[in-house]
Amino acid sequence: MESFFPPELFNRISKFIEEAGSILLLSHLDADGLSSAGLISSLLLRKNKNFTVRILKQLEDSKEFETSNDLIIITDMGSGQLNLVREHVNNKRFIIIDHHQDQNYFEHENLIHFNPCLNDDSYSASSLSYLIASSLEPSLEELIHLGLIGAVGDMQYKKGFKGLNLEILEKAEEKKVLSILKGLDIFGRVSKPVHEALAYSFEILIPGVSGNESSAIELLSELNIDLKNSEGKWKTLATLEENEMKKLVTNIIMRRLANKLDSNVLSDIIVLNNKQGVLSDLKEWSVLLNACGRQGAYSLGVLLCMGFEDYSLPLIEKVIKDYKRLIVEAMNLVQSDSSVLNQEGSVLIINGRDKIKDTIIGTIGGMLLKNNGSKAETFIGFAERDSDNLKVSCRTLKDYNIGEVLKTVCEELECLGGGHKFAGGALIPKNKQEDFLKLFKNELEKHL
Ligand SMILES: [Mn+2]
Repeated sequence: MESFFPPELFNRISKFIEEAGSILLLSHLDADGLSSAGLISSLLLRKNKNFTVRILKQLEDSKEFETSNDLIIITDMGSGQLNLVREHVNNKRFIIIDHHQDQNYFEHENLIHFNPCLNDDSYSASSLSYLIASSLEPSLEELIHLGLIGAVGDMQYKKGFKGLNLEILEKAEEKKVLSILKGLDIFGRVSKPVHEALAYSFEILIPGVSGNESSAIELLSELNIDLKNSEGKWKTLATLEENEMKKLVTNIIMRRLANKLDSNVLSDIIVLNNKQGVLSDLKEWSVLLNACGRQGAYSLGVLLCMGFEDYSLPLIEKVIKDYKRLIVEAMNLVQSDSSVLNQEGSVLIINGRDKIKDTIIGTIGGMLLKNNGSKAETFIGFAERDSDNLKVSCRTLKDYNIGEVLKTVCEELECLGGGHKFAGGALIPKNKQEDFLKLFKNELEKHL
């Protein structure tokens, strides 16, 4: 796999790490960022390095670099903030491991910019981090599943794995670390009773059932599916009999078709053969990590990825509960309040103001896009970050690069933002919301 990149690059990274006295690792709060942080932290731990980890919503200020650390490693961020790095690069070394569009590119003897900049979805920060961790410390090949989380979390996976992501997947299959099967991709597939998983499934909207546990129980009884098995244990989606699963899937498809939703409900499930329970499903990992990130429980996410599962998992269960409740509330709000959700042509607009948390607005948009009968293809959402600023979040199902669209708009308005092919974001002053939306729509037109 290293053949993707010149070996000198790995030697240089190794040298930077070896020569560092103390290291600051900065990473992004989403699933890709946390798994990257987990991989690089594991590497630094094995190398006996002195290091600190900080997880950020966004890298927006070079103050983050004003520390005594002589090496700063940045994962899942940094390429879009090279101007900030430039301010400090004479005094300390930087390694940037990222897959976002680069801005203000420059070269320097103190900077390693590890981002192939191929402008596509064939690698993530976590796949690049895995490549580095396993090349510099072969025993870390056991963390190969973490290398794929970025692809899942950053929606690179929806059209199948490609490029480096695919190479890692094939290697993991070959090592029998994982296998792929078809099923209902709903959070709680292995860890929750069927009725709970169905009721809280916003990944696949089930009309008449989503958001309502008793309706889910009713549905199962209509289909003659017992809630418990013969030993009195709750059945899960993963343990349903084949004929039960068939009945359930058929019913879900009928309900969706009656509501003009697509019938495409089965997708690939990535099963980790060496893990138990919730950790045996790679997509559940990405939901767990996202919840940790969105709820500010960063260290739990990083510790989970570093292998401290017994400690972190019970605490993450609580985080997930709160996170799910937030999602349910926000979904109810967008579906009932027309001042929040608006559709113009193929663009869904959420004006979340202070009603939807800036950390989940992107997730809400993604779920709406995935489950819309109204044929929206792109989502843009605004939510309050603080008293002066709004977080902008974007997702698209179309085949153009939304990160570039955002980058253009942001350059015009002189604010911070960008992203990658299917998702992106920005931070803007509140009084620029209208201008932003107008420019965004104009820019989008050019790609339609
Ligand atoms: Mn990422």
